[in-house]
Amino acid sequence: MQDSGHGRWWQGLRRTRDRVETGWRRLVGLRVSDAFWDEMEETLYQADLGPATVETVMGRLRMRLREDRPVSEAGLHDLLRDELLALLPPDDPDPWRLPPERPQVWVVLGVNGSGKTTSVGKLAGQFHDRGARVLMGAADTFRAAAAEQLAGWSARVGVPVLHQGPGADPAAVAFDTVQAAVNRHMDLALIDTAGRLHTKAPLMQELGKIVRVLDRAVAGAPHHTLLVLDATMGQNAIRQAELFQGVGATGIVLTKLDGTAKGGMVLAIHQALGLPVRWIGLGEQADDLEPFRREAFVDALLGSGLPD
Ligand SMILES: Nc1nc2c(ncn2[C@@H]2O[C@H](COP(=O)(O)OP(=O)(O)OP(=O)(O)O)[C@@H](O)[C@H]2O)c(=O)[nH]1
Ligand SMILES: [Mg+2]
Repeated sequence: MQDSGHGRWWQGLRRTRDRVETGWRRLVGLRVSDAFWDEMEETLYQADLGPATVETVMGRLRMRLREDRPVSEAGLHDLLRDELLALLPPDDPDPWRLPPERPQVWVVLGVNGSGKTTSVGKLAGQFHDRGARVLMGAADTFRAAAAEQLAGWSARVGVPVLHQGPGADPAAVAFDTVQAAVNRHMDLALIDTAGRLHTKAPLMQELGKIVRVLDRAVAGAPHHTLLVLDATMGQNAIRQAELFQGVGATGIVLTKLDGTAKGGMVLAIHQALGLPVRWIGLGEQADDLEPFRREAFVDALLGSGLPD
């Protein structure tokens, strides 16, 4: 199954698939024995599932495979597909439909360089293309270039951006953005934040303040707090994400899946953080962002070494 309408996933996960393909191939035809389990464990590690998730999958497979029997290609494929899908929460059935409360207020957070600003630009452009009225807010006041970077996205995707001078209070920018979104009857306000701060206040404290202040602008805001993780960091990204748990993220944007062989880390995220991956980044352009779809992901990960 080279491509079942999932071409971008197939392409995005190429490096991860290349890395594990030899492992899958070696497993086919092996009798279920110590050598088989060693190879299986090694292959799952290679895909960067991480220790806890590897252990879960190994446990499930041990329950389902009979010792001493050879495993057919189709049998192994179906089994792995099942078990990997079971690690992922259900997809949002209609990711491009905004929830009814208006304006929707979404805040984007994450460590510096993870892809926050790019993801805000991409989300803004794609929701705009689908007819939503979108406003971006440049609440990263740490880097002077941050507002310019968002202004660049604004010009590229045709979505307005609200910003203030360098050094402005990020919470004030966030608040003003949401008020402007209310006044202009916007559907979606997307707020970019800094990975580092110019003030002495710790980052988490400052992010907590932004989140709290939004509720004063629109009751119930933010409706989503998206934590941006860089897939090239593999398991380290998950460790970094744990720092943000106090802020109360509701979902993950996983960026740079196109540039990594560590795509299997997607499978560890839900188990480690209890948060769904909602969006993935597959490149640097506006349309290089897709809603996460678990079947497309697992099929692209298992690849042609294990055909249907
Ligand atoms: N290949 C690829 N590159 C990406 C993706 N998302 C972001 N990038 C690149 O990653 C780099 C950092 O992205 P930014 O959006 O500036 O990251 P940030 O989190 O806003 O960074 P700070 O504001 O400094 O904290 C840029 O060069 C982006 O083009 C992606 O999905 N794929
Ligand atoms: Mg940024």
